[in-house]
Amino acid sequence: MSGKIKSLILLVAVVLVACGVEAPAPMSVVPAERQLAWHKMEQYAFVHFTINTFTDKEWGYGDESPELFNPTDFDADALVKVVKDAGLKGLILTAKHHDGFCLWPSAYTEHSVKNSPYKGGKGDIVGEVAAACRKADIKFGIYLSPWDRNHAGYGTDEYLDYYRKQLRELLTNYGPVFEMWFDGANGGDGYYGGANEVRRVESGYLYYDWPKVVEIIRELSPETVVWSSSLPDARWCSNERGVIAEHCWAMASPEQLYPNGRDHIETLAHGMEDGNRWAPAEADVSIRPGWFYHDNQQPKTPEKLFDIYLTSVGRGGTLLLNLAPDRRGRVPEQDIESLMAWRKMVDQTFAKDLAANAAIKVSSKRGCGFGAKNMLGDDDKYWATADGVISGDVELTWSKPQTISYVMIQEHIALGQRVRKFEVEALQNGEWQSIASGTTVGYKRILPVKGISTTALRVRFIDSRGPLTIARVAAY
Ligand code: FUL
Repeated sequence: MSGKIKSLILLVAVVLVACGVEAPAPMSVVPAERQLAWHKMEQYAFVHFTINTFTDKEWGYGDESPELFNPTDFDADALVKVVKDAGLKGLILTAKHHDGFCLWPSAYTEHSVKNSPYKGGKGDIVGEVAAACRKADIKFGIYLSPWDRNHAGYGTDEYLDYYRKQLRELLTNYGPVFEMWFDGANGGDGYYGGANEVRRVESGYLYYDWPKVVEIIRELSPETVVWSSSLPDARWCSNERGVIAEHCWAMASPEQLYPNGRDHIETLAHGMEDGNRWAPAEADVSIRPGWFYHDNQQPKTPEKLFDIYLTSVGRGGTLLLNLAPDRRGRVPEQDIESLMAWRKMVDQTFAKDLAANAAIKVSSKRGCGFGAKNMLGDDDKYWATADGVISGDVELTWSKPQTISYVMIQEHIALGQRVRKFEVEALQNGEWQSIASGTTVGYKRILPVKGISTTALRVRFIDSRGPLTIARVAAY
């Protein structure tokens, strides 16, 4: 730490001590550093690309010859450029899907790129994408399907040993990894080394012994957010449409998310106010009807993607938007067009925060260091109420009428998620009128308010689990 920064921190500490105001105590469940960094990414890409791309399937049976994997024009830098230009901050690649084919030359199987025509067997899609991400300052993540329809030992301890070795191999050779994605699809018919049979594993995913898997990740890559159903750092939002529930807590208890080895849809959707773990919702959705590329499918329109942005990032979670490279290994041109138009819509809509030119007033104060102005601008500061004060108003006023289409609210989640109920009002003909309302806020909440014209906006926090800690109120 430089001397300047040290003196600055000291100065802030002295001022806070001098005015005698401490920050509100954190709630009992708060995010870890890796989760806070993950929240701030907001949106990142999924990339589904493997042998299925060449067999025109969504789920490969596991008997496909590696020779089928033959992208004619794969370029990791070009893929990452699309991701970056679309404003996505990371990329999670299907290193291995349910068919068991490995996009990296794993030392533990022959069922991989090393036996494909791609670069004469010398290629390494995982390595190339990881390197391209690093170069472009895009975070890299890995999807490693627990279900493996190729492996002869699937369902026994032999496979678990194989699976953990692969995980170690990936984290050691291709890290840092911002997120590991452990798909829930699990057990069923498959090739299984030629057995061609149905294999079910013990109670959903109990077979995999997730605590062991998580232990390996923490050992090799402590910054990785684990996406799974059993011990999540981040959870499934309960659907693949890109829609996080309006009422959504970032907290949940794994034993309720996943009772008896089965996803509990209600709990996944809403989280739990009294959950014992920070396990926020992630919305995974594909730009196309399928996760993998198929001819004659169309990408979603920019407008549809914009709606998805509002129901994912705008509801306190993250957006994991899937791209499906074609048999060249390229993101189809029409998908790129749609993505870039979407990006433009988001950037233009949220370009100018009208709150920046407003007078801001709050109903009560905690004291110096936690004032109303902290809610203007994008930094780690926040407005806080005094201990015991669990409601309060924020008022923005302008000298001339403003046309407002979206109101954005953020909590300072480093201290936990708190708001239970709020209402947004606009001054209309001298009277306050409700224009939006809700329960939870979390990391970020975006509320469409239909282009209302007004000179004043009021956000009323009606109930909270503790003193309010509001990081931002913005209007667009
Ligand atoms: C599902 C899988 O079965 C799909 O193939 C896809 O990978 C999706 C993201 O998750 O559970």
